[in-house]
Amino acid sequence: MPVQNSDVSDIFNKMADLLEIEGANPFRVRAYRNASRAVSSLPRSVSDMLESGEDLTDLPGIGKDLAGKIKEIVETGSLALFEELKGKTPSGLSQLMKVEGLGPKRVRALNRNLGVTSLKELEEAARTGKVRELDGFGEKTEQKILEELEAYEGIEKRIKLIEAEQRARSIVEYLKGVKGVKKITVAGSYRRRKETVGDLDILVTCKRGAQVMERFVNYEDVKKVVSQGNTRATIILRSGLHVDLRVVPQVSYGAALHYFTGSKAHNIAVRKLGVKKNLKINEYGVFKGDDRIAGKTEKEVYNQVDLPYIEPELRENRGEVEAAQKGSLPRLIDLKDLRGDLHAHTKATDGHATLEEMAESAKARGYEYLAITDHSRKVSIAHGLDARRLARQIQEIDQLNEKLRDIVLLKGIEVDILKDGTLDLPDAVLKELDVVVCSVHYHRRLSRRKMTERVIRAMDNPYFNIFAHPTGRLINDREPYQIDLERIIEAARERGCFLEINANPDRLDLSDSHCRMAKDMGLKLAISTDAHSVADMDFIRYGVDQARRGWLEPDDILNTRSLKQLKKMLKRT
Ligand code: DGT
Ligand code: CA
Ligand code: CA
Ligand code: ZN
Repeated sequence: MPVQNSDVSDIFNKMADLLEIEGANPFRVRAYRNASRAVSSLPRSVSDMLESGEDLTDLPGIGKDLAGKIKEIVETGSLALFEELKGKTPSGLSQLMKVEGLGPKRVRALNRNLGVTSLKELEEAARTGKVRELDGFGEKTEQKILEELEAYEGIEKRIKLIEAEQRARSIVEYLKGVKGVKKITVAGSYRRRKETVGDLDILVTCKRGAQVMERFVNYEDVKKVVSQGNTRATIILRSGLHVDLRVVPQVSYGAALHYFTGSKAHNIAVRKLGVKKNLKINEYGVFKGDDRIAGKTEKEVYNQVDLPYIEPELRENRGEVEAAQKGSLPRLIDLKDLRGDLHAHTKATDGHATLEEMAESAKARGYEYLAITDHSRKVSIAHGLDARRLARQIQEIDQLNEKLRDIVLLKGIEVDILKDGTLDLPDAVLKELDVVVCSVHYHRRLSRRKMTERVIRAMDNPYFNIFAHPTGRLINDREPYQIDLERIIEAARERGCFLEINANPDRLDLSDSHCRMAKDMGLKLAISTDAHSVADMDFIRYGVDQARRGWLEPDDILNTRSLKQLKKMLKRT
């Protein structure tokens, strides 16, 4: 399906919202709103108009600039400027916009005057009576906001990938009970391994479609059945999560999987290649005239437009189609490329397992090494290590390593980066370690410039190896602190330091686009779990997923190295 007018007007409208939140020139904001309205009320589709060579600047309110933007949206499915602006706006602010009664003006006021950046902070501000004090709000509005927030809870919220997995697993298990079901696949953003998922898109091949549907809508966790047909249905779970189900015939499986895996922008790009070859590509197959010439597998679909198979994690229309055409797709990092984990805690601080238990678990995973990196003294709630206790742990690890077979524990620390950029433990003890992981846990509210300089100053310490969870965000719970990652990446590369992809599914810090930025700038990254228990070491696969979304290859990852190579790379002096 080509880009619809509603897609274009939607992007323009959101663009206006973001500009307004940012406090941009009102004329500019209004231009986007007008354009949005103009496009949505057109009797014909802008895609068609462009295709037949019409000049969009003939339309009221559409100048050269906006016409160019419409063209970009039609051709690529998105607008680079919009994506950039979205990236710059704290994600919480766009969420605030979804609360009934909060427009961009009010969101801006809340943000400017009360520092509100998330729903949680809005609730807090409303509860404590701060919202009513603002110009143009008042007590009534404050009450209304609290009511809306209550109603809003659970709806329209993107869930973390790990939660999506748990919910998907039970539904898939449940659907397997239907006779004749062949394949069940969860497609959509879930299959692309996005860090958060809006809804689940489940694809089933089965002869008896109606039976699958019947079972689906009777799932025990259903709050509401939104729609039910013979080949498609949508339900809402009690948690508020939407689940779409499609039943497709075997011959269409690959085409349907491709379609419902998305992303939409990727699909549009692939479909456009089809158009050039006079092929129609949709969820039922690839068609030449009325003949289906492909569709059983995804590979067939790609091959019809002269592309090799493209991994789901890359399908965001961020250059993957062009790379596929040039034969320069990355060979994505895989779980089995990893030879160890470089961030883990034990009972010595806030972990739950002993050194020995952690070592055994690492060995069972086929790792060559595991770095033990407990907290430093500053993190007193976790009973962080001071120099004396760390020295003792170093000794214990040395002794344990003598006994251990096929696994080596690396002596490390997760040392706090203090407010002034010094490290929380003296060089004399850091010098004794194999790996020094550094992180920010306190004084998170510094300005962007101060925070960036603080971390760079820390990297000047010759024992600094890996910058852990570089933005400090918690997905859906805590905004990242302000930091200029481009400068950090550059500084790390110059000094022989590394950044971490923290694989904890609540963090996934770095983001996919920052992973890619690091790669493009030539910096290698560690994928680490930050495990606080033996079980947490399983988180590694979320880190791998994130790395794959960032186009990373084995060579881009520090812990694909052998122990010997790794040690060499960790020696800065
Ligand atoms: P989400 O659910 O927001 O995390 O993201 P997705 O990518 O799972 O999006 P969703 O659930 O709306 O749709 C699933 C896939 O179906 C999407 O990735 C691509 C495909 N799709 C949905 N609507 C359209 C459309 O209008 N055009 C095209 N080409 N594909 C679509
Ligand atoms: Ca989805
Ligand atoms: Ca969906
Ligand atoms: Zn940690």
